[in-house]
This record gives sequence, C-alpha cells and structure tokens, in this order.
Amino acid sequence: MIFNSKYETMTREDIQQLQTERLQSTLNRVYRNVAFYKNKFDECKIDIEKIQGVEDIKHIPFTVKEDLRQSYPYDMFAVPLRDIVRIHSSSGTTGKPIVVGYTKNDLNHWSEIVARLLCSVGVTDNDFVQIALDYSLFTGGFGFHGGAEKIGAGVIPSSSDTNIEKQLYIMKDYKTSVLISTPGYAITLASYMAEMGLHPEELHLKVGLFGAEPWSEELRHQIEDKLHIQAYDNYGLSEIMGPGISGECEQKNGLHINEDQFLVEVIDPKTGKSLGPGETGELVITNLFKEGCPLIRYRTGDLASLLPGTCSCGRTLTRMSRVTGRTDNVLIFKGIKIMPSQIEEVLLKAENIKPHYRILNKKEGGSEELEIQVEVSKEILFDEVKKMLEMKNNITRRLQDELGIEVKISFVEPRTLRNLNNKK
Ligand code: DLL
Repeated sequence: MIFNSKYETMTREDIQQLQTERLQSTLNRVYRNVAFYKNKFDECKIDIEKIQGVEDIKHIPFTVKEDLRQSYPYDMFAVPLRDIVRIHSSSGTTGKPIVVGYTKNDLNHWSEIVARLLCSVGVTDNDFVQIALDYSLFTGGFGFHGGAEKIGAGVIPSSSDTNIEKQLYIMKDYKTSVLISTPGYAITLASYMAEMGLHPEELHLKVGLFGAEPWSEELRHQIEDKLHIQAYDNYGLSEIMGPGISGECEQKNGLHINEDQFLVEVIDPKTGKSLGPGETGELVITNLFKEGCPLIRYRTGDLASLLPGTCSCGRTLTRMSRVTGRTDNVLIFKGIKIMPSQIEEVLLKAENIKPHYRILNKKEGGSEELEIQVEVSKEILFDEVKKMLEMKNNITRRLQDELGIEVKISFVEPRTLRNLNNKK
C-alpha cells in the first residue's frame, strides 16, 4: 500500500519541479534568517536568484559537521525560538553536540514521511508496533513513534532501556506485530529467545524495521530466519531529520528517498564532484521542507549510491543503496556514534597510560562488546594489583560517562599496540 500517492508516485518532472520550488524557498529563508548561510553565500558570491533548478545546487558550498558545532546551540535555527517545539541532539559527540530544532510543522512532516516508510512494508492501523529504540535526544524512538501514531497503529514505546527479557515478554503478551530497533539489538533479542526457549512462532511478529547502524544482507537473513519476520532497512540522521529520510519497501531493492523533503546527491568525497547513479560516494543532503534548522548540502560522511531504474512497487521516488561505510573514523556501536577522539581524550587524562590504544568492536552470537585495550607504563606493571584495578575502574567510569555506553577496558604490556596499524 502507498501512504501518500500524491508524493510517492509523482512523475520525475513533477518531483523536480517541486524540489526546485522548495529549494528556492529554503535558500531564501536560510539567507534571510541564518547568519551562517548569509555570510557563506555572500563570501562565495552565490546569487540565490540564479538557482533555477535542482542541478544548480552544485554551485552552493557544502555544510559540514564542524559548521554545526560552531553554531552551538541555536545559531543554525531559521525560526524564532518560540516556534521551536522539540529539540534533538546528535548522539555521542565530544565537546559541543549538534542541536536540532523542530517546529510544529516539522514534527507533522516528520511523522508523515515515517508513516510512508511504515506503510511501504505493510504496517497498518491493525498492528502493534514495539519501538525498542532509545527515547531521548536520539531521534530514533520519537521519530518512529510519530510515524506509527500517524498511521493509527498501536504504539508500544518499550525503548532500548527495557531489560531484554521484559522486552520479549512485552512482545509476546502484547501481541507485537512490528519491531523497530537497531539490527544488532534484533540479533540480541533472537539469541535471548533461544536461551529462554521462546520459539518465534509463539510471538506475533511479522515485520521489522531496522537502522541507525550499518548492517549487511547476511545479517538481514539471520534476523529474518531467527525471528520469522521480514526485515527492512531504514536510514536517517539527526542533523537532517532523524529516521524517515529513506527506507526499503517490500521489494527490498534499495531505500526510497522521500524526495519531496530531501534532495540527495552523491559526491566524490575527495574532490567534491557529483557522481552519477550507481557510483558510490558520500551522501550530501539538503532539507527542502524543514523550518526549524534546514541544512543546505550537508555532507553526511555516509557512503552509498543512488540506484538507477525504477522499483516495481509503483513508487517513483529514487532509491539509494544501503550505507556501506563512512568517510571518517566514526565508530557505530549499538546505534551510538563514537569518535575515537572521545576515547583518546579520557585516556590522555589518566595517569600511567601510554597514548597507545586499540578499539575492538566485538560481535559474538547475540552480544556486542566494546573493548578498549590500553598500554600501561612499565612502572605500573610493577605496582600493586589494587592500584591497577582502581585505575581501570576510574577510566571505565569516565568513558561510560562520556560515551553513555558500557565498555570493557583491558590493559596490555608496553610496546604491544604502538606498531599496530589499527591502533585508532
Ligand atoms: O541513527 C537516526 C535513525 C534512527 C535512523 C533509527 C534509522 C533508524 P544519528 O544518531 O544522528 O541518527 O546517526 C546517523 O547513523 O549518518 C549513519 O552513519 C548511521 N545510520 C543511520 N541509519 C543507517 C542505516 C540515526 N540504515 C548516522 N545503515 C548516519 C547504515 C546508518 N548506517
């Protein structure tokens, strides 16, 4: 079923016409209301009146994450603060986080695009949708929540904080038919089910929507096999909106982009030149319809391609491939984004630690563990075990405060890590 055929089945000409109109209007608004964009366009001598079509966007400079950090907290907002009704913020960034503001209209449009993606995998008002994503500054929980309510489904906001056994009892007893989580969490649920002797047929699950971290076809098959569901990929990022930017339909043949709200380009991350359909590069996204803090040509750091051809589902919206990697060294653990520099900052403050460490993202069966191996100084090796333990607990606690997740610290002898290529 198609949730909004007006926007999901437009002709290419009509989509481009709508995108052009919305782009012009957004450029005008950011030029008038956001000092960052006014200065940037003036500096680069961009005359927004000359942007006559979507292809002209390549004359406009990119926006990068650092620009957003510099604008902390509200300098990127394009509306007065009284019009902002929701704030989200990027997960796991050190120092200044990225703050995103939504107006009432933004929240409505967000729910609309998420509803489209839910509908495109068969979710209806007869379903119970269990959202096992964080409900917090992270956009995952609230983003899917709005979309599921919009289609009239019964929402179970169990979040990812609930302990796993309880999550499974809720799923069984409340007759959940749709699961929304990270793919890693779905696998963890499956392995707990096996341990608890809970057979997938005792559940009512039929569909899962997963995202917030990279995953593979292989993992899709495992999730589908173990949970007896159809599993679909969903992509989004807080800076632009959250989930809802693109998602797979029942064909599992690429993620349809909600093009009436987002203009997606793929560029060569080294040269910044546009790449054509089928070519993998960095996704660059422009908000076409956002009021709170629309971004122009935002470099996401995510690697993917735009897919040529049309989809047999009837939607005319362009599809993108899965995200296959990143242009930077962001580490994604349980959907949380971590810069190695965050870890480094904590380690460098600790005594008796050498600046050599290695991050291991260990995935085994259903569990995922972040282990940080740290070289300790020679002196401490001869010290009492107690001191070592104290130090370990101290670093573990500080890292958990910084990253908001559990990590395992292991100390290794001097000179064991510094020659490894992947020490960062
Ligand atoms: O992860 C929003 C989201 C929540 C999307 C739930 C889908 C489902 P952030 O925390 O800002 O927002 O992280 C955004 O996560 O730039 C990608 O690197 C990565 N990412 C998101 N979805 C996918 C996906 C949410 N389906 C960052 N595949 C993005 C691969 C993904 N990576």
